[in-house]
Order: sequence, then C-alpha cells, then structure tokens
Amino acid sequence: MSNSVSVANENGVAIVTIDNPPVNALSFHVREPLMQALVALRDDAEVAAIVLACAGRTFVAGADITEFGKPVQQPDLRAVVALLETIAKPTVAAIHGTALGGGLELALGCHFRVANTGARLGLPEVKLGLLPGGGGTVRLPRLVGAVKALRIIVSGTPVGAQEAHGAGLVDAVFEGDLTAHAVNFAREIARKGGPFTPVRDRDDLLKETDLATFDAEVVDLARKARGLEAPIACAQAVRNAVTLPFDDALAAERALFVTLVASDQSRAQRHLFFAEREAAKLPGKDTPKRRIGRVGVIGAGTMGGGIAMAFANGGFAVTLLETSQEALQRGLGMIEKNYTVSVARGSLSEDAKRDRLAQFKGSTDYADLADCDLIIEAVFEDMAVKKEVFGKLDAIARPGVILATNTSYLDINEIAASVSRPQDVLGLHFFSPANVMKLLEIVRAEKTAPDALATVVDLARRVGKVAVVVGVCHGFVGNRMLAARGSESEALLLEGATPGQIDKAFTDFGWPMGPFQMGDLAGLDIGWRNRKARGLTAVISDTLCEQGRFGQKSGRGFYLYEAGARAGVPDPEVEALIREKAAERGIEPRAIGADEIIERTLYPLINEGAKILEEKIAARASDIDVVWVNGYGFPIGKGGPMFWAGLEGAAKIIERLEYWHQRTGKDVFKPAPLLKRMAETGSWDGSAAA
Ligand code: 3H9
Repeated sequence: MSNSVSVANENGVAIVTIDNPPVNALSFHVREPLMQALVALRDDAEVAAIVLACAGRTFVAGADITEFGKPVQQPDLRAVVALLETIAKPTVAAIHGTALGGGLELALGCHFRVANTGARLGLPEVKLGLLPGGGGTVRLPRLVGAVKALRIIVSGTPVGAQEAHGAGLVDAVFEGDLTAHAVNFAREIARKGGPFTPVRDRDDLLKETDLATFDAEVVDLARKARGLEAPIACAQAVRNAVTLPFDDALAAERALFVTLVASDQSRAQRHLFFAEREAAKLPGKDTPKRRIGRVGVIGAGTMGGGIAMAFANGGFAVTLLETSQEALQRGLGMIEKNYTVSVARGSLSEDAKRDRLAQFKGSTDYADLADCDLIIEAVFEDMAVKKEVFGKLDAIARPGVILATNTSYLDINEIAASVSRPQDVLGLHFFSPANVMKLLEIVRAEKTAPDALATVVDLARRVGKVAVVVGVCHGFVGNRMLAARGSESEALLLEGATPGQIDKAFTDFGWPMGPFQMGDLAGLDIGWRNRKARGLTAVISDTLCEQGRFGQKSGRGFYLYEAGARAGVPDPEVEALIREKAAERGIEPRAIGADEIIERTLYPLINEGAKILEEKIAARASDIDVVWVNGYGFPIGKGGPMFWAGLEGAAKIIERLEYWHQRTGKDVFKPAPLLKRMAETGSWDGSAAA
C-alpha cells in the first residue's frame, strides 16, 4: 500500500486507515491509494465489511486546501465517494477528532458513521468562501433533513458527536477504542445482512421538507450574509437537494463549487485561513516556553475583567487586583453577571459557571500577585501610572515572570526600561470585550526575550485568541492604521457627506458598521480624551462631546438613539452643526460619492499598512490582514486591507493617493515606497503575486 493509506484485515472486516499528518487532508496522494484500496476491497470476497478510519489526532479534516486553484488531479473526492456508494458490503466511517468538509463528505459516502464521544462533525467550507463540493449539500439533508442541513452548512459550525447522533448523522457513539468498536459494529451489521442503502438513495426525510420554512430561513440568512456569495450558494445547493433528482442536484452543487473556488471572495477567505496560522509562527519554532500556571490581571474594569475572563475560560487560575475592595467587588460582580448571561443563553452550564468563578481570586494587595507566572496590567492609559504599576511588579514578581501591559498606544520600550528586567516585558493588546474579541496584538519590545514571546504566542492559542506579533509604535498595527482611516472622516463631513452616507459606503463595502456608528458604539468621549491628551482637535466630534453627545451611552452622538435602541437615526441637529462648521471655514458643500469615501479612507489605511511593513512593525502583509479582519471587522470576503489592495490594484491606489495628496497636501496620502514596489511586482514582499 502507500504511506498515506494502509489496509488491515480483522477476521473479515477490513480497516482502511488514512495517515496524512497533520490533519489527514484528502490530498491527491491520499485519494489515489484510497481509491485503489476501496476497489480491491469491494471485489474481495473474503472481506465482509469495511471500516474507514484515520491515524493521528483526527479523522479527515477536509479536502487539501492548498490544491484549490490548481488543476484537479483524478480521482477527485467526488469519484472516491461515488465509488464508496457502489460497494454492496457495509461501509463504516470511524470518526475521531474532527470530520470536516471533504472528510465528512467522505463519511457520508459510507453506509454508516460511528464516532467517539469527543468527535465533531461539520461542513465549514462556507468559512473558506465555498460550499461543500463533494456531495455534502446533497447527502447531508438526506440524513438530518433540509432545514437542519441548511443550518449546519451555512453556519459552518461543527456539531458534537451526541448532537450528530440525535440528528441521525451518526449511527453510534462510543467511548474507548473507536476502531475496535467500529469493527464490532461493522461485523454485527454484516452478520445481520443487507441490503445496505447508500445515503444518496435515502429520500424519506427530504419528502417531509416544508419549503416555506426553508425559504424563510434563507431570507434571514441572505440578510446576514453581508455581500458574501458562499452562504447564498450553500442555501441554493441544499434547496436543490430537495427539489431536484440526486444526480441533477449533485451536478448543480459542482457547478456552484467551481464558480466559488475561482472567486475573489473564496481566494480572500483561503488567504485568511493560512494567514492566521502563519501569524502565529515565530522564527526559531523550538524556542523553549515558560510555564504559565496562574495569571494576574491588574484592573477589574471592562478591559481587565474581560482579560481575566479570557484566561479563566482557557482554564487558567486568575488573580484579579484592584485598588479598593469596592472596585474589586464591582469587577467580580460584572464577571459573574457575564457568566450568568452565558448560562441564560445556554452556552454555559450552571456547573461550568461555578467552576469558572472558582478560578478567580480577588485582591487589593500587590503581594498576592507573587505566585503569578504572567501578570497583565489593564490600568489607566497614562505612562506615569503604568510605570508606577510596573515598579511595584518589579518588586514582588518572581524572576522569569512575564510582565505585560495592555496599553493601546504607549511606548512599551519606555515601560520596559523602567524595570530591572526588560527582557520579561511585552505588550498584550486585547480588544474589547476581551473575553469575546479574537484578536490579540502581542507587542514585542526591543529587549523582549524570545522565550517570553514564544510563551505568550502559545498561550494566546490556548485561550482561543488569534495572535499577531507586532513591534512598538504609536497605536501598533491596528490603531495606527485606524487613525489613518479616520484622518479624512471630518474633512468628508465638512465637504458635504453626511455621517449616514459615509457609514453606508462602509456597510455596502461589507463592514459590519461604519466609522460613525462605531464611534457612537464605543463612546465618542474616548477619542476626545485621547485627542486632548495629544493636543489634537476634530471640530465636529469635539463639539458633539462638548454638548454631552457621547454616542449610544448618552442616547445621542452622531445619531439619535431612541430609549434602549442600538440602531441610531440621523439627527438634523448634527447635520446643521456640520453645515455651520463648514460655513465658518468657507467650505461649500458638494455631493460626495461612495467611491470618493472609500478612496479617502481605505487607501490611506493601506498606505499606512505599507509604512508599517517598511518599518518592520509587522512581519508580513498577511499579519496586517489578520489584525484587521479579527479586530476591526474588515470584510472577510475581501481578505483584509493588504490582500484587498492586490485586488483593487496598487497602481490605481497610488494614482488616487497622489491626486488627494496634491489636493490636500496631507501626509496620509503620500504613497509609501513599498506601495510603489507592490505596484511593480504584484506582491508586498516582492516575491510572488499577492
Ligand atoms: C473542503 O473540504 C472542500 C470539499 O467540500 C470539496 C472538495 C472538492 N488542507 O489549524 P491547525 C494545515 S474545504 C490543507 O493549526 P488545529 C494548517 O494549515 C476544507 N492544510 O490545527 C496547518 O498547517 P501548518 C474543509 C490544512 O489542530 C496544519 O494543517 N475543511 C487543512 O488547530 C494544522 O492546522 C476545513 O475547512 C486542509 N484542509 O486544528 C477544515 N486543514 O502547520 C480546516 C489544516 O503548516 N482545518 N491544514 O501551519 C481546520 O479547521 C483545523 O485545521 C482543524 C485542526 C480543526 C482540523
């Protein structure tokens, strides 16, 4: 046999084992021997049943994503599944770990599926801008019903073994040696005798489909798709499974898959899949890690509390420190409230809530942080305050403890220089709410030790964060680029655009919300305080704040919010204020189109990204994309700002930046040299096309 596929025979039951580390993807070098093995076993009179299993940590986690966009080498997955369905003796997929995408589709080609208790099954293709292209949209509805299949396929979220069992996707769930159980299961089934019906021929559940309910769900998901094509295609394919004969629905699925796999959106989403994994890689991957048991968090406000929850959720013991008992109790109370909400939503059990809360120890005494292995401060954003905190930590922390700051802007080299152990100091920039938002900017200061950095990169993964290592500069990667994106916001207002028009240009682009909606949600006072501290002004935003209009929390900001409403409505007072301030400056309002809004906001964003790359604040363009998609809501279907720059065309971006630079004289529009190189080579690192 081959290295990737082997066959064993246990008293008449053949066990076919796929072994393609790390995740048993269905690469060509797996499909080819798998096909050969299955043909041989089909025709082998000595074999009564076939178990399909995997070596290593998981069942097949999908097609090999690296093969997409290249010519398909036969046999493709569909051919393997079709062959499985020609086998008359019982076939059983033995699923451990994850059966995802093409992996689950392979299992759907079997007559039966058995799983161990920890297994998860799903069709996550939608997250790659695709639909299941190996028959998943046509076979899954036959087992679990069309509406349930629609939900699984469009969400892309795997279901656990027990749920899959309840839904009819899995035939038995076992604890212990799965292969042994699967062999017994197969032998027993074979003994009872057939005929065994392939999934393709099981139409009973489909006939019960209520298409009106189905279509109502599709309307809802089309609204939520925000311009993404894949969820809509997924829904269409599942509907076809109900309304068309099997082979026609399968052919339609294939046609949709072929279109999607060549689309910019899928290319963008596949780029992000690999970008996230690449971002977590550091040079010197064998760097030893420090042991982290207990984590200390200083400050129990929104940020500190969220950070503490993120670590508790990741299984760590947490010491939460505040300056007074009152503030501490308030913080702990907020944490308990958040967990209570999770229980009410059904995402956490009462027992798990109790266990989580038991992981917290509250204190008002720095000495209680002495047994922590990592201490993160989330105190007021002020250099003097931060240095005072670090001074205290320097006095009590054991040698080798990692000391982290959650600063969004401050110079971490300066903070590190204020302690006796700069090698242990780094930045952990969480995004609010820190227990929910996936992004973590890990800031490497000049003297940060490689093992300290490697430790927190590893830790980030363990607490479910998408980590990106960045260098020190004002605002690091995300907030520095955000400032560039926002630099023209006020100018656009003064020249004639309304907040509503600008926000709409953003949401039409695919952002979940526009800059003014975001400002109102976050609180306009935050930026106001920041500007005042740095001696900066923004005439419209500052005036709104002076009027007590801080956004949603005060019921008024750039928009008006009815009591309790989260969506604002345009406020004529704000529009009048904008016109008044424009008139004071002698600016005649003019009509401003969406194109201009995009090029004056997003092109400077990309330009700043290019400068960040030049300065080596980010190691790769794809790291910047990961920051923007996971921390700021950049549309995944566009792959992040640096990937989108490739789609938009660097030459066009430069031409428009130069135009605006000439008109305004502003530095944000001055094209970075790296952007020019991108225009010449087609890639940010000068190697291959982006
Ligand atoms: C599909 O199936 C289409 C079909 O319907 C139709 C076909 C016609 N291919 O995530 P990890 C690599 S679409 C190639 O860190 P974990 C990954 O890049 C597919 N490579 O591990 C990484 O490489 P490196 C549908 C893959 O334990 C390494 O494996 N399936 C693939 O945290 C380890 O990955 C999916 O979308 C792949 N399919 O998580 C599932 N998968 O070490 C995608 C992983 O060089 N995969 N790699 O950086 C996952 O969700 C996670 O990898 C999994 C394990 C949960 C399985």
